[in-house]
Amino acid sequence: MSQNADQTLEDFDAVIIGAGIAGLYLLHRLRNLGCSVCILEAGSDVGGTWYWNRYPGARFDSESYSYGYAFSQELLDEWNWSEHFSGQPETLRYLQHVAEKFDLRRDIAFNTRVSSAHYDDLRRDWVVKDEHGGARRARFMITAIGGLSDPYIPDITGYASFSGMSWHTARWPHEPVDLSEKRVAVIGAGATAVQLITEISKNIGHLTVFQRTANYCKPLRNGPIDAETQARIHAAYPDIFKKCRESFGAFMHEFDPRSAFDVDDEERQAIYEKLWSEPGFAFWFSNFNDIMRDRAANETVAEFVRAKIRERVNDPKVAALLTPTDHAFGTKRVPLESGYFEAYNRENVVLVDLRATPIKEITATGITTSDASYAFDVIILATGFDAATGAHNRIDIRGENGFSLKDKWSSAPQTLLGMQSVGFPNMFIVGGGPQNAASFCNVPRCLEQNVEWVSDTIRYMREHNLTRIAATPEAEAAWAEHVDETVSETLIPETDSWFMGANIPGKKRGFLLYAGGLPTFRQKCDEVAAQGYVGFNLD
Ligand code: NA7
Repeated sequence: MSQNADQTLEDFDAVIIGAGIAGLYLLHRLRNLGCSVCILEAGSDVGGTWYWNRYPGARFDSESYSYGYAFSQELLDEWNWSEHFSGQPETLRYLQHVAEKFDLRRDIAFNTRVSSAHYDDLRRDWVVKDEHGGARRARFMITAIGGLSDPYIPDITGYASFSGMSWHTARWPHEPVDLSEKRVAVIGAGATAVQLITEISKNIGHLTVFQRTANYCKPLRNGPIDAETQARIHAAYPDIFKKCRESFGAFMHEFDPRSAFDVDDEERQAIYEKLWSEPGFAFWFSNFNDIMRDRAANETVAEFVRAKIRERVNDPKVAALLTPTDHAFGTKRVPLESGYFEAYNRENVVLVDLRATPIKEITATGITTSDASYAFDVIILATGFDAATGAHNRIDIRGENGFSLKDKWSSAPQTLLGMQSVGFPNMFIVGGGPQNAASFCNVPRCLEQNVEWVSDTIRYMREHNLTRIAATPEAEAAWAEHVDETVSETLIPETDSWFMGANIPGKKRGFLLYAGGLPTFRQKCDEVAAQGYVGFNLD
């Protein structure tokens, strides 16, 4: 676009990309500061993760009442979650309700996928363009695009030739899908597949699951919330949010300060049984504090879970395939389930071990492995996401001197506090990028921290008449060192997972999250702000 044409662009204080949990709250906060703001959203409605991931069985793994926004007492008072772990349709309705309540839609452009965002060195602002040719200018460009929003479609020979229906779980059709007489394949066995398989296996013609790696799944223990419990939850909101604020992963669970070996075998087993009977992530995040650091401690938990799996699957051969032995418990995301293993006891559900018999190709009629051909009407890819960097890389983001974010991150996905990256002044990342606590967290609680920090920073800049904020290389390098320290003492780097960027062929392996926990992350961010944004150049 010519300079002339650029000058006629609609001008905002901030352009936000993404109308999910982070984007909606950010719009609300920035509006309250008196900023002119717009959100550009690729989907046709608000919701982000909960708009796109509408596959059967999609639901929270966080307690519903620890997941909603905490910023509005009125919103807390008027919203009643119907289940302890709410399903996707209810969560989407909640976010739609938030958009209505705070009149957010008038500043959101839907069906508007951003194609590029370029920093203008002279004007100290960003020009953000969308796929329809629309363009806007803004002092601040903020990505709120999620860390798990770029679906990974594996490069399997012949996929395009399949003549049946096929989609990734994050692109599940909006219209109802009837699988009751269909021959269905699911590729993948991660957290998404576990929820999906459990649900669709209840009413399906025939299901074949193609699994590469078995996972340590833990019962979710969901249930409806009765009126009495509802009243208790409403009264307990201050305590719930305090607990989340102070706990490592912003859940209502906190690690046991003891080592797994501070107790004898009998007591340890009893503790595991108790944690196993509790809902949600208690078994992971209220467990002994050395299970994520000490191989032997971890093995006691891993063996406990393996025994539980064996108890539930009728065929010992299938049970063996569903029992993880190649990685430590918790070094991959622990899927929470509600009858997953029993799905494999059904006559019409078959498990294929891709380690023994890899997929050779997809044909017009189905999937061929190294030892058999299977015919399908539907192939569902539950193959995960290009985490943290994938969604950013899809946008041509260029900072100072035309410097490309994709190029920078292909060698080192570095940031300062997970919220800005050197070379990209006036750009903020809320939640979805690398090295941010928000991806290893009860997500909304960490997003809330991100949104509040970024909006406070913008307020500070406006109050001090500052027009440019840019992370310094020294501070970014120090943050990388700190992020590495937080993970190097854990078992996480030993396992190939999306945490390590190791699920995408060709992606540079490296820790993409922040393992210091929300309280430390918050403290570090607050210290930076309190010291006049040390580590950033402001002018
Ligand atoms: P995940 O956890 O990345 O799981 C993806 C699954 O897909 C996993 O079982 C992979 O096996 C499998 N996969 C990936 N590529 C292939 C190929 N080429 N062939 C066969 N199988 C493959 O993604 P989810 O969507 O389940 O969960 C993502 C997050 O969403 C989750 O952590 C929650 O936070 C919510 P692998 O394990 O790599 O052997």
